[in-house]
Amino acid sequence: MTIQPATPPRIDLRSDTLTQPTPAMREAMANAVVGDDVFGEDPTVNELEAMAAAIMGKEAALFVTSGTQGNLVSLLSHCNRGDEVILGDQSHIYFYEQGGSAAVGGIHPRPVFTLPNGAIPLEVIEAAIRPDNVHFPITRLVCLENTHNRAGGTFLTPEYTDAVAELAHERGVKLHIDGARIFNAAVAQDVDVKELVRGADSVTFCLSKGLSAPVGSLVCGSQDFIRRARRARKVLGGGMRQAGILAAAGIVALNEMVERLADDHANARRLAQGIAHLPGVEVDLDSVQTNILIFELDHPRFTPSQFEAALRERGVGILAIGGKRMRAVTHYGIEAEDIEEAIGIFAELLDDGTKGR
Ligand code: TLP
Repeated sequence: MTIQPATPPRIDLRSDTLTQPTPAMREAMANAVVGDDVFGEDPTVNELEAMAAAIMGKEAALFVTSGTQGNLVSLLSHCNRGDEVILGDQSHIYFYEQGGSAAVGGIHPRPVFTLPNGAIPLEVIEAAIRPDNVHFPITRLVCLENTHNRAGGTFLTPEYTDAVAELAHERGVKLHIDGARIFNAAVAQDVDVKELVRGADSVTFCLSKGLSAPVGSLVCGSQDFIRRARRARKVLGGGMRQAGILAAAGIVALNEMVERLADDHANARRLAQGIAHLPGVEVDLDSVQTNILIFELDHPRFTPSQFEAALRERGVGILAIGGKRMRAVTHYGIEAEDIEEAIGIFAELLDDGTKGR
């Protein structure tokens, strides 16, 4: 992903990480009661962690700086050096986190085939679990991603996740869920988020994506797991002192920003439907289940990066993410009118030279 020029586009669909904190978050941050969280004495962080654990149906939770740190802390807490982790070849952990668990923890990644909906077939997981043999690393962990970023925000169901958990546990393997956008998955399926993680030994979720908080993610799991995670966070430099300033926004995010994710999903669908018929655009409408739209562009006048630049000049931000693929993400601050305007700009650029050029 390239670093963009400093001025953000007017209609910024590059990511839901771009959300601004709400007025209620800023107020909560200004008034937060804080303490030194490395001493365990920040009441606002403690409140957020207790809240996150309860929401996920886990014993405990840990506030971390980012989704990347949450995943790394989780992998370091489950695995020893040389252990193997089975994960999707399109997963964020494998694709976008610098191979951090290998670099920092000596953990061996075993990337496996991922279906277009972001699920890993059960038989693929089963086949990848190593038998006890002196030649092999020890399979310690399986990771799933819900919703799945590179699959276009598709969700995993409670039933599928339970089946993976059961298979893993039968074989003595743990399950971690990268649930950066797990609330999008819950809202889209109209299920309690607990049902999506009930079989998991750990889950990371982000406050700073669709939930619009400025910073932070939570790792949730058993008391014992979180005790190890707290040590891992500290060695990674993630002990944050008066972090209640940030946690305060996270509490508002969990209280006020979950249900409205449905608006983002409707906007992503609106955009997908609005551009599906345009020349050069290929969209699988069934894959647009939450707030991420991935489509392919094959157009005589634009490569995906040229199209990214042309949209940008007209005030719309989306990303070329490799090959013909392009990504747009809807979020708080993007209204239905913005989507209509963006569709109009797409049409002006892509239509056959007759419209608006
Ligand atoms: N995703 C970002 C980029 O890194 C690609 C984005 O714009 O979508 N898990 C998943 C599934 C994610 O999508 C992300 C961020 C993370 C983890 C990492 O979260 P952060 O950015 O907080 O480290």
